[in-house]
Amino acid sequence: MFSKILIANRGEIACRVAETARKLGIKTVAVYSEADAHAKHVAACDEAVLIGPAPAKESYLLGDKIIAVALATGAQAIHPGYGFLSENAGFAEACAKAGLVFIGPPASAIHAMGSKSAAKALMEKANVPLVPGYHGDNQEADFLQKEADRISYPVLLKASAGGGGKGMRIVEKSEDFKAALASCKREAINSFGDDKVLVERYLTRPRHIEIQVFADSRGECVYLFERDCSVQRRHQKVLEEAPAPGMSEERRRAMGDAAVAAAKAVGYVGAGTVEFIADYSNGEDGSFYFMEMNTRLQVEHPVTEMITGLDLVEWQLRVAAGENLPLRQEQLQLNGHAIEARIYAENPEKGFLPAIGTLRYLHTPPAVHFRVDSHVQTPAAVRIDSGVREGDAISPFYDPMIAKLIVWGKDRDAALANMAAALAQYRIVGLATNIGFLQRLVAGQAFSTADLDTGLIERNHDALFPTLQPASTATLALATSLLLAQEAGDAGDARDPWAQTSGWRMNGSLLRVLRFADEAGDAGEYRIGVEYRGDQTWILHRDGAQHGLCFERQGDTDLRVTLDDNIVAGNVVRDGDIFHVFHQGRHAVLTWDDPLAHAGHVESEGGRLTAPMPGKIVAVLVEKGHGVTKGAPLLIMEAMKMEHTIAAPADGVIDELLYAVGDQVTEGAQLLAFTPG
Ligand code: MV4
Repeated sequence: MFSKILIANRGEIACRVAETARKLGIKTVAVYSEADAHAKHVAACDEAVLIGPAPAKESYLLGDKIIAVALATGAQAIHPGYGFLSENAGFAEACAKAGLVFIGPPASAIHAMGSKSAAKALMEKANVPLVPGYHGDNQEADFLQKEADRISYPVLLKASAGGGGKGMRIVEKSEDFKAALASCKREAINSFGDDKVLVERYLTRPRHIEIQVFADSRGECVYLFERDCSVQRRHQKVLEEAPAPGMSEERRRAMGDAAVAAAKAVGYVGAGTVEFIADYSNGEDGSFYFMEMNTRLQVEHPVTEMITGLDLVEWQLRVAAGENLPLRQEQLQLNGHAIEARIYAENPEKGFLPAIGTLRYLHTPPAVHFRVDSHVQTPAAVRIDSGVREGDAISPFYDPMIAKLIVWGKDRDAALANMAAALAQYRIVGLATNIGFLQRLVAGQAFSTADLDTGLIERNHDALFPTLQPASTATLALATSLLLAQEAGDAGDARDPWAQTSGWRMNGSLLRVLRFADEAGDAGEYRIGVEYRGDQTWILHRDGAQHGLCFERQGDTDLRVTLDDNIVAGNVVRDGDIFHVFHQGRHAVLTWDDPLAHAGHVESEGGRLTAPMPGKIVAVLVEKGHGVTKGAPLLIMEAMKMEHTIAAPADGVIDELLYAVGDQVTEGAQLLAFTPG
């Protein structure tokens, strides 16, 4: 086994590889870009080397530089993760030339699977089922059209050099063929520098089912069952699961055997994934066809780990070090059901626009880690693979994935319930995320009944993007409670906030109005009235109804609110005037319209603070001699049935209080003496 490896990647996959290396006693070398100096993957490795500026082309894609770092640090092998250099045959070759082990398949296998037409020709020879089509060298338009007519429409044109959905055209009828062919070839030459295309029958409602394979250098090869990755959006997977719902033992074996045949046909070594589409349209029974082979460890490998109890990175390291596969096919067992959700910094309501920013607050559901028991691990109920921590940035330079949330259950329903529960416990502030979208997706009719195909998200658009509901009174009570608790805490002794702020006690008839705007804007503004009743109890008014309210802060964000006779537990994260309320698995974003922000109400000149209009003092929040910070509320007066908060115009000290609660003041009256500084 290696004693030191270099991990040529970043984010969660670099952390994932480092974790297994540590478990096996292998030292790790991280590489990082200038944007990643403080990244989690750098901290996860034993040493780290800066390789260039943030853009991947100037850092993580610099194969030669990374090889030089491996040699300089004494690493014996390079793990490429996924993306970046993972499916680059030239890089695999360069590693070998430098005397380094590329932890992945031989360059020849990467190359063989790199061309769709060449791969299909090889698969045909190996008796791997192919979609009816043409993948030969004849690229004449008339000939290809005849082939399409023979296959029958609709057909799909695919760039031979393409992948992951790029360079594809659906053609509905013969008359449209030539124009689609020309357009497909244009895109292919521009994107891949090769205009070769192939023609296939287009399956209208396919499922994406892929088989995890593993081969060693003796030529042994096994399959680690399947994953269903049908739930995707624009060729980006969103949910993945294992096993595939409805898969019979017989079909599993047939697909597994086909995948092993595919791997053997290209002399595969290491971890690979053979992608199939399965046809369940118009009463089809799930016939499956080879699509492509991904010659790397995939993002969604954890669902396979969960159902097999195996560590696939460990297998990769063992095989790369020349060991045999740890288990034979008969020894592999499929256990329970696993689902993975990809949590992204993106805005589903705005066309899934990636969100850039800082994870200001991050709370994850409790994860239960692997229990390693020789080769077999007890599957945990919840696993989170992530490359970021609270305080880290999601930058425009890399994939905006925040984490992979992977759950396990004894069957699909149990896994689904775990997923729903785990998503409901996730709390992220600072960036838009797809968590709400994932919750609706997981709970939706189509996914929960396993009515899967690659069009699931589009077909269920209306259910996945419901119109916004107004915030519940419980949600508003949580935001209000945090605000009141913080004001009390700011004004006096934190242990017993009420004791110190006698001036806070309000005239029973006075209603303080708090305005919250809903993030969504069109959900409008909420006006919440609060009235202090003494003894730490309040009356909360909303839309003419009154509710008894008392609250208890149990931690920074944890609140327990009694609203009438109901106890409401939730979390509120305050970011300036924005209150993020997490309650019953929902995340509401409420913007408080802070009256202090309207500086017009506060007048101060040379340390004098004066009443903006005639009125009555209803609260005195400070004492003589107190130091205050700029913006701290000092006095509250009531005038014209509204409250006006008098705030500190700067940091300073209260020299003298000139009025007490209940006093009437005239416009322009000096309320207190204040020395800034
Ligand atoms: C297809 C297909 C239907 N019929 N081929 C998309 C990416 C590439 N891996 C293969 N893809 C497809 N090939 C035929 N003959 C539908 C897709 C497809 C798809 C496949 C897997 C996962 C998601 C997909 C989304 C749209 C289309």
